[in-house]
Amino acid sequence: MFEVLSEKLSNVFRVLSSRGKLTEKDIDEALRQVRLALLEADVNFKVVKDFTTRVKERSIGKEVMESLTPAQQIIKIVNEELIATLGDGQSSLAAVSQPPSVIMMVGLQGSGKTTTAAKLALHLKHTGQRPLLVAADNRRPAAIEQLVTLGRQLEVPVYQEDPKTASKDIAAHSLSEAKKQASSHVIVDTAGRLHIDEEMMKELEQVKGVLKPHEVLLVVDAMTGQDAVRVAEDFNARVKLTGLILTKMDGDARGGAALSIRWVSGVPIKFIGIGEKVDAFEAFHPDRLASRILGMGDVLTFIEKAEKTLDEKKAQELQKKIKTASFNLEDFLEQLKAIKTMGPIAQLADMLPGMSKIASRLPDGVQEEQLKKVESIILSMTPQERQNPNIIGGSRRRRIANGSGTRTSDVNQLLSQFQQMQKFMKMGSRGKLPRNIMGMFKQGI
Ligand SMILES: Nc1nc2c(ncn2[C@@H]2O[C@H](COP(=O)(O)OP(=O)(O)OP(=O)(O)O)[C@@H](O)[C@H]2O)c(=O)[nH]1
Ligand SMILES: [Mg+2]
Repeated sequence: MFEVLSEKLSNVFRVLSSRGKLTEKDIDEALRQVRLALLEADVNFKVVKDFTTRVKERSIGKEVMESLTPAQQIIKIVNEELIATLGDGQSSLAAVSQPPSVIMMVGLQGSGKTTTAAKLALHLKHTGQRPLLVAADNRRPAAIEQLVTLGRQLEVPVYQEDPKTASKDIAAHSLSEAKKQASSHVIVDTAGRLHIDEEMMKELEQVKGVLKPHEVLLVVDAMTGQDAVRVAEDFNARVKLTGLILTKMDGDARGGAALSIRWVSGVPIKFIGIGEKVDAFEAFHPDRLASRILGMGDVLTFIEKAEKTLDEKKAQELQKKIKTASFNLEDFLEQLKAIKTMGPIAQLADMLPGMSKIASRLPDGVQEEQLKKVESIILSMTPQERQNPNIIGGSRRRRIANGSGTRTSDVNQLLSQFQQMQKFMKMGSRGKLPRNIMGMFKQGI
């Protein structure tokens, strides 16, 4: 699931990242592509419209257009809004003061209720809980058998009765059984229908009335696309859901259901099923799914790192200096330190689209070595020399080389590189400007 969407979005961001400074037109075009990709993934059109409006509003703001890395800022916004669409924070099961916690599973026929009830029981068992499974689906004797078999396999107790018993009675009796067994959770499997009908809803309302569940979880098949979204709305209207479990997320559907269901129904996704096996089950993390869809976990980590290290204010001060060409070796040193605290350059470069080319031009470790050398040379200068490198004549160069354990030729090289850089900056301040040292690397300095 999500492969096609993920690839399309990556392409949009790749183009955006290659641009440098962005105009409103660039952003509009990128968002148009994002909108198309989402619609093709079968995301509900209202969700798409809302999503792109939110991203657009935030993207054309000053902080993006004038930021150090506008494309990355937009990716960050898309990521955040995607998380908001999928549901903020992680939804866990409701905590109860007095066990057992009662969980009612509802859903259409074949959505995966019985399998998921067993998966949830195993999940709880793994966290040291004592769940009790309840076979309240008495429409088919085979349904009871299915749950009993699963329970045996997982070594989780299953409460069952003669299928002639009304499901609301089975539900009531199961609560006393749970008390007896000191169960931590009661997970009640109910009967599904092919379509939502009055009979099923009435039965579910009755069972719910008896159980007074802490959780009413709707199990929906993610492969059914927008139908799943409608089903969630209908169930929520009748039995008031507390959470959703999306099953068959391992399928090759386009993923539209998963991306729309929370926003449209207002009900949080709590778990996902990712296979037929009993352990193919996970708590739902909106942030993880979002970064998987964006295929950009690395870039996001990079942005966070960069934000921490290069604080905006300092960067702006620096830019002013660059503009007035008063950027000196002290500022240069500051930038080097910022880069160093961010980790190995090669690794950082790999994270940034467009920078990997430069990184591949340099053998491993070379950049770090050079950085260290450059840093020790600058550190051997007096503050006066750093602020005004023009005063560094022959004897000062020899002193600096001795002090930093380098050769005079190294000092010469650094000074001439710095001079070139200053020239470049003066040029740049009239036209296109590398915004920071990372930008200079990008442009091949
Ligand atoms: N691939 C995959 N298959 C799943 C998943 N969850 C359930 N299934 C399969 O879906 C089918 C239906 O699952 P059940 O648990 O019997 O569905 P149900 O909702 O209890 O069905 P009824 O009791 O008939 O209403 C089974 O073949 C399951 O193995 C999942 O996450 N991934
Ligand atoms: Mg079933």
